[in-house]
Amino acid sequence: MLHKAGISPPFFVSTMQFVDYVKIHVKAGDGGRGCVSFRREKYVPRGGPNGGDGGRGGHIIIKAAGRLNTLLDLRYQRIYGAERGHHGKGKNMHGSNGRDLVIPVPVGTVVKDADTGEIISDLYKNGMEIIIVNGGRGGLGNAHFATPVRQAPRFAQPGEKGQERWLILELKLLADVGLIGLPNAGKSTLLSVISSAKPKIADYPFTTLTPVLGVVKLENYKSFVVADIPGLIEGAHRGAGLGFQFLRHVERTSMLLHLVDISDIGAGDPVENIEKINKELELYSPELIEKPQAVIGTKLDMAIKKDRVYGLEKYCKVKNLDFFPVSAITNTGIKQMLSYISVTLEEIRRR
Ligand SMILES: Nc1nc2c(ncn2[C@@H]2O[C@H](COP(=O)(O)OP(=O)(O)OP(=O)(O)O)[C@@H](O)[C@H]2O)c(=O)[nH]1
Ligand SMILES: [Mg+2]
Repeated sequence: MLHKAGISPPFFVSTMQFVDYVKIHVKAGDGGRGCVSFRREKYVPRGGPNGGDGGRGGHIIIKAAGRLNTLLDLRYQRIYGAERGHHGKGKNMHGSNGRDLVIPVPVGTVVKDADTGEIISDLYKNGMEIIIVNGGRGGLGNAHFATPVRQAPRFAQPGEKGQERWLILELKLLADVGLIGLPNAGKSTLLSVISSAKPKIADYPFTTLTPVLGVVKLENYKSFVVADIPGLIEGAHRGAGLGFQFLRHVERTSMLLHLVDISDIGAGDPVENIEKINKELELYSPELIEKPQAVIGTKLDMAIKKDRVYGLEKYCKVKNLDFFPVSAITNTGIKQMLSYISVTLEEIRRR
């Protein structure tokens, strides 16, 4: 799942407006100073050195937190500093470490070095974390420096400086819903009527070459993100067609809409078409096939005979799949489909 440094997936190239971006400065805590001190006890002249070590400075940690959706919070605070380590004390007492500072970011945030552009980390899973700058080590107290010939060292180490750097955080917007289906099923057309995205639409297969994201806004001010991905074909899990390289983006979605042409002139049997694609998903990743999936019969306006609709309807019932026949041209069924998606997404988020 991890992106290799420097390779940005085509998924996001055409959707730059969806990238959330922020530049921040992080500085880990400096280490505490080592202490210079000597034992002083009654009746013990010339006690040895007993200066304790300084504590380590606090690290700064960036952590993926599922509850966040954007990098907005980081826009308001751009400079981060972790606590310094405490200084060592006499009687061999260590200074305590500085507290680590955790910066929560949304899942899917990519952390880059602002100076080199190098990808440091891709926090693609909830709970993933990385120490982005290390706190400075505490200095050694003078107790460490006693030798037979230098029994009273009057010096100790200073603490190390904490690391600091400028970072760029980038969040590629994750789609909530993935549109899958054979080429020409009507995926891009559907996206164009439910969102303001303007994907290319044509009556030949493989019109869509890279995924396109669209934000669907509902009347109740809710919204979700839909990804239209290139058509899948048999052998996709082995790399046939275009869809394969995008399957891993489908992996990040919460649910799938499986589009199948139910018009009288649609190619192939709808049930066979559905099973073909699901077989590919399963071969690609068993997790993918476990994702909530609904079947969307497309081009209902051209389904006059309905024979291809009934068979599919029956199949969905048996398989316990939710089924919505729709037309993107006449808008039939679109509203019901959208409220179904909205409710389902909320259920999934609550889980
Ligand atoms: N009559 C009718 N035609 C539709 C409908 N939806 C899509 N079409 C047509 O079906 C053809 C294919 O539509 P696309 O949206 O490009 O299909 P796609 O699934 O994105 O195809 P690929 O990108 O090639 O995988 C186009 O000619 C559309 O006009 C519909 O609801 N009714
Ligand atoms: Mg398309």
